Amino acid sequence: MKFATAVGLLFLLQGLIALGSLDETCEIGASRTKKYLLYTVNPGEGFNLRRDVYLRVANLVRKLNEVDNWVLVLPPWGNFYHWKNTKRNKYFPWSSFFDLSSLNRWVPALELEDYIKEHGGAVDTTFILQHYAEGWSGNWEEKYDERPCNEQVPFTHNDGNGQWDGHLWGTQITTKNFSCISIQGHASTLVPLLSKTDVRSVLVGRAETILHDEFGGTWFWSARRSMRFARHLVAEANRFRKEFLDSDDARDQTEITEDWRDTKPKRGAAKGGPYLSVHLRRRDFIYARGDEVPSLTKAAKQLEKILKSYDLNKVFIATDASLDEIEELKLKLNKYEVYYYSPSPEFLNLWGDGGIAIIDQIICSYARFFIGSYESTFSFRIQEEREILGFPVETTFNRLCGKKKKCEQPAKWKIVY
Ligand SMILES: Nc1nc2c(ncn2[C@@H]2O[C@H](COP(=O)(O)OP(=O)(O)O)[C@@H](O)[C@H]2O)c(=O)[nH]1
Ligand SMILES: [Mg+2]
Repeated sequence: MKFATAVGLLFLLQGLIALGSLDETCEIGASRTKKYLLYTVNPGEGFNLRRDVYLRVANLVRKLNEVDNWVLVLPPWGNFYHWKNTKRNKYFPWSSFFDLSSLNRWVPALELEDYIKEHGGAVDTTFILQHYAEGWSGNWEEKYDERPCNEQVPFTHNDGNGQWDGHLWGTQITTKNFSCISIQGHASTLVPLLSKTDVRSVLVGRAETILHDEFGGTWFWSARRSMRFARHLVAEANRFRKEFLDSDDARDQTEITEDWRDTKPKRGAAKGGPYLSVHLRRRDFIYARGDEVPSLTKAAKQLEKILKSYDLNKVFIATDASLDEIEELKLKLNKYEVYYYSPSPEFLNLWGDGGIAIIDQIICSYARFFIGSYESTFSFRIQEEREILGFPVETTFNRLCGKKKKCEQPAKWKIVY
């Protein structure tokens, strides 16, 4: 009897402790009204700079959630200049390319389509970010001010109801309040502006205007590590690695845990598959960065040198080059086995150019040695991925040299935990 009472008391006590901790979590945020942060990026930006803007905005939400309860609404991907094989006005939700449960382990994140199901296209307030029209005026300080809009904005005033109507992501977005904000600063510069408002939903336009709070710091890398690729893309890349490149995680020593927070490989732990990977950026880069982009002959020479010194026989090429150029490069490397990813019509139909880009990036990430293109965000995202996997730095931060005599190698942005 006494024993039963003691056990009963113990359960009661445990129950009280559990209730106590429940109360605590409620106080920290769960019981607070949810707020939603939507954002846009300059329409001219490509896929991989957009991925970087996500990190800035995610860490803004992280900061806001130290005292509040914000959910980040994920703008779907589409209508990009480079996505020539994808229909205009076709938008892909984030789950097409990324693993939502991984993202949610860093900040609460919701697809735009789910936000719209719940709230329609309505947001309370829209701030379109812009630089100061007058520039930096010599001294750099963090600041923001409401100013007239410098450029045309995707919203028009509706005189009928006093609201503003916008057309974004192929859908109608309506906002009660609208203003342009000139800003110079970091993501967290926006914290006072956003926490001051008693609104439930805010759209921050042109979010690329804000800088990272701490580029290369622990929050940067946590947000980056949370951007795991969608499982169907990883599976397809793994199939290709196995079938053509003798590459799999066990042999390559690139196994990772289910939860990204548990994966912290020691530098040099990753060996990578027995192939060289290259990101060879062509098309607009030939015009925009001519002297830094090698001819195919020069590119082939640089690749051959690495193949010899690492005693490799296979090359995987990720490129936006035309098929003719790929064939030309293959010919120049005819002593080696050259591979590139060519999607099936079904794959292309399901995941479009974004899907192919990610397959290319995954395969490049697992190679014994990677060499990228000068100042390409596509190459930078591969370098980050290799940092996450634990490759030695010298096999990651390399670039192809163009005709310029001086060829600076990329900065080594090493991972920190
Ligand atoms: N599949 C594939 N697409 C590429 C490759 N290089 C460039 N692209 C395409 O071109 C776009 C390049 O734009 P962006 O992502 O802004 O990278 P950046 O311009 O190189 O900094 C990518 O998003 C892809 O759509 C590549 O190696 N493979
Ligand atoms: Mg670009």
